[in-house]
Amino acid sequence: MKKQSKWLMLVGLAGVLTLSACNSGSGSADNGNTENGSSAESIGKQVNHEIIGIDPGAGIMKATSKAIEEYGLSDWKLIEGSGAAMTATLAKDIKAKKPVIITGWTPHWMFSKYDLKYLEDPKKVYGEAEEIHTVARQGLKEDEPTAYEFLDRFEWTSDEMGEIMTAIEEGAKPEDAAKKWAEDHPDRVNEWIKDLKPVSGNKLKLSYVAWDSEIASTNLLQYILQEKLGYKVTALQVEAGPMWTGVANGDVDATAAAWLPLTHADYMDKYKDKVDDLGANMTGVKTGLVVPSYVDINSIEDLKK
Ligand code: PBE
Repeated sequence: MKKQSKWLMLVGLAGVLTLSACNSGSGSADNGNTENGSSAESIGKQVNHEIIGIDPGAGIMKATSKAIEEYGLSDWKLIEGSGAAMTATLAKDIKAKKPVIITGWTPHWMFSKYDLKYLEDPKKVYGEAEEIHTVARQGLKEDEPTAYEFLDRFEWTSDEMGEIMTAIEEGAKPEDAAKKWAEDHPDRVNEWIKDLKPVSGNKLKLSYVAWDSEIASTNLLQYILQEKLGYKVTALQVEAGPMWTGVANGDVDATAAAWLPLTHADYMDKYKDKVDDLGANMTGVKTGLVVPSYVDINSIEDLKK
């Protein structure tokens, strides 16, 4: 008993000392940088000024570098990795109840698995009203009208994609999850393939990046093209740059992973005269900086503190 209360006193004293040290620090060194008055460490210190990114070719990486510039976050670093490495870090930090900041996007299974929030982006660095487009090589329309018409019709919702993503996250193989979704939603599949004339074994190449959203969509397209329309499909998993280059130079027939108008604006600007944009296969998608809901900030501007 006695020992414990002594300890409490010491801890209390340390708290007071830390608090006063903080206060004197902010009074002298900060010029105009308002302190929020709490004794807690800034979010920057808590996460080592690191934003957990994904593969360097992703549009969200470019947008995040821009956010670092536009919001004046010069002491922050954007960590390169992959979608899988990012979700692994997220899982680990959530388990330890630690703060973490990631580059995130919707649709993604992480929003149904965890309680997460987007940081507000008052400068709109991550854009507004983003869509996922299907983009084909020039000439596909004439060469493979069946595949072209199907790809052109293909449009679905984030909830539908979420069903495949969640099944994969829970351990299903991507091709099995896609097959099951197609079997469970014959009406949807039939809308997309109605009256199309199947081919017999024509080859078709799709490109995509190993982002969870694109793994889901590409596996579904591959399944339908193969099982319902008679194609032999190769789905090339590449980086974002080669994904676009392949379609632009005709090595690849199509990709369903073009995030526009902002996320892949650079690629689109570069290749717009060489590709055939079939329009949105999903609307209302989003990218940004994401934190677990227990992290006590709401806006990208709060990262400055
Ligand atoms: N993403 C998912 C991609 C597009 C799809 C948001 C990570 C990107 O940033 O390029």
